[in-house]
Formats: sequence, structure tokens, C-alpha cells
Amino acid sequence: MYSIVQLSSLAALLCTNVLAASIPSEYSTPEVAWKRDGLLGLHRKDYGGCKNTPTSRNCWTDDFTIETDMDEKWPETGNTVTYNFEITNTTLSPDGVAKEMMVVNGQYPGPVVEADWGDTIVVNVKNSLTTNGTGIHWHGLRQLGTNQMDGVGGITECPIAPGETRVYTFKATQFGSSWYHSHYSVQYGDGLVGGIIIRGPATANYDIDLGILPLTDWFHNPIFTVNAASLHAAGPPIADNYLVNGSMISASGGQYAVTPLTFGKKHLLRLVNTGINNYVHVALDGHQFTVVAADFVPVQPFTTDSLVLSIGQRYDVIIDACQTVGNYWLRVGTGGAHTKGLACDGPNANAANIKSIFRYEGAPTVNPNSTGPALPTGCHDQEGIVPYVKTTIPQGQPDELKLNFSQTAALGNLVQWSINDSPLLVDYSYPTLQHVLSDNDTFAGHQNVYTVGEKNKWQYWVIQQTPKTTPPLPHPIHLHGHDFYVLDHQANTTWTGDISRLASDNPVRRDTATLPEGGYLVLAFESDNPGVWLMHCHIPFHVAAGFGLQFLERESEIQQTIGNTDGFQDGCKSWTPFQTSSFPNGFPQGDSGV
Ligand SMILES: *[C@@H]1O[C@H](CO)[C@@H](O)[C@H](O)[C@H]1NC(C)=O
Ligand SMILES: *[C@@H]1O[C@H](CO)[C@@H](O)[C@H](O)[C@H]1NC(C)=O
Ligand SMILES: *[C@@H]1O[C@H](CO)[C@@H](O)[C@H](O)[C@H]1NC(C)=O
Ligand SMILES: *[C@@H]1O[C@H](CO)[C@@H](O)[C@H](O)[C@H]1NC(C)=O
Ligand SMILES: *[C@@H]1O[C@H](CO)[C@@H](O)[C@H](O)[C@H]1NC(C)=O
Ligand SMILES: *[C@@H]1O[C@H](CO)[C@@H](O)[C@H](O)[C@H]1NC(C)=O
Ligand SMILES: *[C@@H]1O[C@H](CO)[C@@H](O)[C@H](O)[C@H]1NC(C)=O
Ligand SMILES: [Cu+2]
Repeated sequence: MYSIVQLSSLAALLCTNVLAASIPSEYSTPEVAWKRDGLLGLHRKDYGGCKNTPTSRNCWTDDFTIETDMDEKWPETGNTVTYNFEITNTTLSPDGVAKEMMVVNGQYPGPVVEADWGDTIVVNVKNSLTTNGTGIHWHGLRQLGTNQMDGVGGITECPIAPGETRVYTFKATQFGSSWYHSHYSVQYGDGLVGGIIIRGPATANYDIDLGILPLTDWFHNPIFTVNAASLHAAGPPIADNYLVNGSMISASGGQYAVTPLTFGKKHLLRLVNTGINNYVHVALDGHQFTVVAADFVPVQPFTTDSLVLSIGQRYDVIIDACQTVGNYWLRVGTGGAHTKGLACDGPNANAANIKSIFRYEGAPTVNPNSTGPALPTGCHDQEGIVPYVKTTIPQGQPDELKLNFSQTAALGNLVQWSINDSPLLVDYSYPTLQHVLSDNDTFAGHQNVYTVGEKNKWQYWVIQQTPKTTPPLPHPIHLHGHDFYVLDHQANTTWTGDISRLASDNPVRRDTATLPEGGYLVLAFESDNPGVWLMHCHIPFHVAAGFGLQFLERESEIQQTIGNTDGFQDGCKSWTPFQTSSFPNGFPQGDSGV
């Protein structure tokens, strides 16, 4: 019989050995240079014959590996995966407190959309709500050539009217982890979210895929009510609780989420911040995370005790179940002040007790008694991220997007976030894509349309806030239709125009990154996807208050690129009568619409 001491030293030895495992060397090939319009990079040569197994996760199928630049190519599997979503109004109690929610197929979180890299995904979305439209955005999916499938009411579609169905069809050109959510005002905050898994290769090996672990702050009041109040309030709303994988305890009951681990195995866990207001820090007692992807971008593996995620961000991590068989807490901490305050977004009434359980197979069904160091705080992006496929970005001068904040006493202290003095406001019944299809280049004042005309060129933008005109808050910036490169970011500083500061050698690339408090974010993307693409702060209360803009990219090519627009046209035919005649007191848009 082993003593406790022997057991734990055995475990420690096993941990060391397992962590040392890496991509098998027999598959490593020399780095080669590649180039396409304006883009320079290095990757390894693709090769055939290597199969994706627990000891060769870098392989996928013939000619596609972790080295493949997924902006350039992806498998043509010829396969289609189909899901049927029905959106309903349902009472559920994720933390023991009953709440009227809006969910997919009666469940929360919604069903996980799973596909292989290169598959076509079809989702039939039926709106069975009575008094709201809806529309589903597939966060981070590039939607190459399928702008009308991006799911943003007032931009790429008219919302789906009650009783109507919309078919979203798009290709999984990327692989990794993400989530889908309603983009209809703040609706996703009431539960209209779910995970997306696109199976593909990885930069380190694992045995078991645990799937998505969604993390979100949680309001007991209806989210439209919380939003209406926050549009007239001086500080951020305080969330009542926080959910891990759709579950938490509260004074009214509920339960901690449980994730199974198998001793001696390495587990891939897909962390997603599906939240509403909070940055989160996450750590698992007694275990480290080996990070292999940030958003949809594979990264050089690195090991860390904890991770920070802004809303919309994802990390794929490998957890080595090499500790004594037992129960371990996953600890989740919000970004900053746990009371009402502006220093860092996201106070939470349950901040001191946000946890879930990781239970080894064979461990008793009890709460963990494990301990761990205090979680870091702060609302910023995770350090240490190096994209696996390398890219060099030429330096270029960014155009300025000036962020401003105002509260207007005459309008009941109405809060507005503006970009170049204009808070975003979309027209659900006349989306931007309809402008494009009917050759109408006259945009309404607050559509915040920025034209990108060039083909396959780098587009540089700086989002600037100043401590004098905006409360010093960090904002998670998300761009649709593209990954972007983070070239520079500074808190409490004004961009000087010095382009020698910009990162050019393999900068961080992802679809959501932080604009630091009081400062700026310089980003670049390649104009390789004709369409109308929203860029916005992913805090629903902020984008509802106007913090968003649209890139109208290569307008003259959009119609031809997207092809058949019947679904789009039918959507507007059924939406417009709902919006104009179902509300005796007028349609209650109430905010930016997205
Ligand atoms: C949800 O159901 C309630 C009760 O039937 C109704 O009052 C509310 O308008 C519905 N909400 C939506 C968005 O359909
Ligand atoms: C959506 O439905 C909620 C009730 O569930 C209502 O408060 C809100 O005004 C509706 N908003 C829109 C834009 O349809
Ligand atoms: C999340 O919850 C679902 C439903 O209970 C479960 O099937 C899944 O394994 C859980 N995921 C993780 C990572 O714990
Ligand atoms: C923690 O729980 C395990 C059972 O899961 C038990 O064997 C151990 O004695 C407990 N340790 C402490 C310090 O309570
Ligand atoms: C910000 O908005 C305020 C109020 O509308 C205005 O007075 C100020 O000039 C704006 N500042 C900037 C830098 O745009
Ligand atoms: C073009 O769009 C603008 C803004 O939405 C609208 O006011 C105008 O009526 C439209 N023009 C035509 C010809 O439809
Ligand atoms: C930015 O300025 C704010 C307000 O003056 C201050 O609280 C914060 O610590 C500063 N942040 C950084 C990263 O310097
Ligand atoms: Cu924001």
C-alpha cells in the first residue's frame, strides 16, 4: 500500500513526464517562406500521411496540419452538418433562481455546434418568441464570401420575425473553439448562447476532448430591463451571480458544475467567456493550463497557472490529470472591484464564491477541499501569446476612431458611447446589406459606416479613448469577418503617430482584444473578405449605447461574392410588417439594435 507521500511523489513524477510530451519530431519539417498579396510569413511545409492521434495532434488529414495557414486553405470535406434551433421563452433556474430566459431548444447553454474543419454548417433557426426578433451570430467564424450569414440584425439581415425561420449556411474554414449568440440588442444575456467546436489539429498533444466550458456573469432580472436601466446610470450594473457551464449555487439552491477528469490522461478544455460585463481570471487548483489556442488561432504552447479572458475571448488549454485522484476547484474571479465602481468593469454580487468542480474518475461525490493561490485581478489581455503560423505585418499609419462618452441630463442622463462623435444606431428593417444590394450609398447618420475599398491590403485602425472624455474602462473589441493583428496598445496614453512602435514580427492575432483603459488599440486586418462587418465593444451594455461601427469592405464585389440573396430578402419581407404593425405604441428598439 502506498503512503500519501509516495502517492503524491508518484503523481509529481507523472506530471513532469506527461508535460514534457510534445509534437513528434518525425513530422517536423523545415520552415518555408510564403507570400500572398501584401502578406509575408513563415510556416512549415504541409505533408501527407500523418494522422491525428493522441500523440500527433499536429496532424489532421492529408495535406492539412497545424502548420496550414487557415486564411489560405482548408479541407474541402464535402460534408454538411445540420442543426435545428428553436428559440423560445422558457423559465429555467441555472443557479436555483427561476428566470424567464430566451434559449435554444429549451436548454441552457444551447446545444454545441460541432463540425470538422472544412465542413459546411447549416443551422435552421426558428424564432418562437412572441415579442422579439432574433438572429444568431457565429462568433469568430470568418464567413468568407457569406456576409449575409453573419447574423447581425440591421447590418447583414433583418431580424428573424416571430414564427419565421432563417437558414444560416457557412463553411468552417477555421478550426478551434467558439460560441454563437443572439446579436439582437442585449438578448444573449438572457441565455441565447451556445458553444461551437470545429475539430482540427492542435499545437500540443491530448487524449480527451472535454468540450466547451462557457463562463458568464448572470443577472436575475430580464436583461432588457437591466440594459434599459444601465442606459441611464452612472456605473456598471452589478451582476447577481456567475455561471460556469450554465450552473452555480445561490441562496436559492443550484449546484456547482462538474467536469470529469481521468487520471493519467491529458484533457483539452475549451474556455469561453460568453459573459455580459466581466473580465474573468480562471485557475484550477493543483493543475496548470498548457495553452494551445487563443480564439481561433493556434499558439505556441505555453504553461500558466491562470488565464484572463475578456468577453468573447477563448482559450484552448490542456490539463494534465496527474494529481492525486480527488476533487479540485476551478476558481473564477472577476476582473476588478467587487463593488460598484468604474475602475474595472464587472462587479458581481457573488464574486467571492465563483467555482466549479473538476472530479477525477473514482473520486467521491463531495465538494473539493483543495486550495490554490489567490487569482490575479485586472482587466487586460493575457500575456505570452505567440501565433503558431507566423506572419509579418508591414508598418502603416492607422486611421483614427475616436471614442467618446456622454451622459445627457436633458435625456434622463442617457449614456452614449460614440465613435468619431456618432453613437451607432442600426435600422432593423433597412440593413446595411440592403443598401449595398440596392446601390444606395447614402447611409443614415448613425450607421457609422467606414469604407474599405482596396483589395487584399492591410487596413490599419487606432481606437483611441482619452481619460478626459471617457471613464477609464477597458473594452473588449471584436471584429466580424476577420481575425485582426494587435500592433500596439497602451493604457492612459494618446497614440502619437509613431509607426515604428507597431509590432510587425508575428504579432498577436485573434478576433477579440482589449482596448486598454484611457488609452488606445492599434489593429490591422487584411481586406480579403467583401462584406459589411461590425466592429464593436463586446460588453452588450456598451454596444447597446452606441459603441460600434461597420466596415463596408469592397462594396462593389459584395453582391457577386455572396450570390443567392433569397433568404436575406425573405427575411426582410417578413420582418418589416412585424416591426411596423405589431406594436401599437411603436417598436421598442430602445438602443443601437446590436
Ligand atoms: C415571453 O413570454 C412572456 C409571457 O408569455 C411574454 O410576456 C413576453 O413578451 C415573451 N417574450 C418574448 C421575447 O417573446
Ligand atoms: C424584447 O422583449 C422584451 C421582453 O422579453 C422587451 O422588454 C423588449 O422591449 C423587446 N425588445 C425588442 C427590441 O424587441
Ligand atoms: C458542461 O455541461 C454539459 C451538460 O451538463 C456536459 O455535457 C459537459 O460535459 C460539460 N462540459 C464541461 C467541460 O464540463
Ligand atoms: C480532502 O478530501 C479527500 C477526499 O476527497 C480526503 O481524502 C482528504 O483527507 C481531504 N483533506 C483534507 C485536508 O480535508
Ligand atoms: C466628447 O463629447 C463631449 C460631449 O458631447 C464633447 O463636448 C467633447 O468635445 C467630445 N470630445 C471629443 C474628444 O470628441
Ligand atoms: C438610402 O438610404 C437612406 C438611409 O437609410 C434612406 O434615407 C434613403 O431613403 C435611401 N434611398 C433610397 C433611394 O432608398
Ligand atoms: C489609468 O488611469 C486610471 C485613472 O487615472 C488609473 O486608475 C489606472 O491605474 C491607470 N492605468 C494604468 C494601466 O496605468
Ligand atoms: Cu465597452
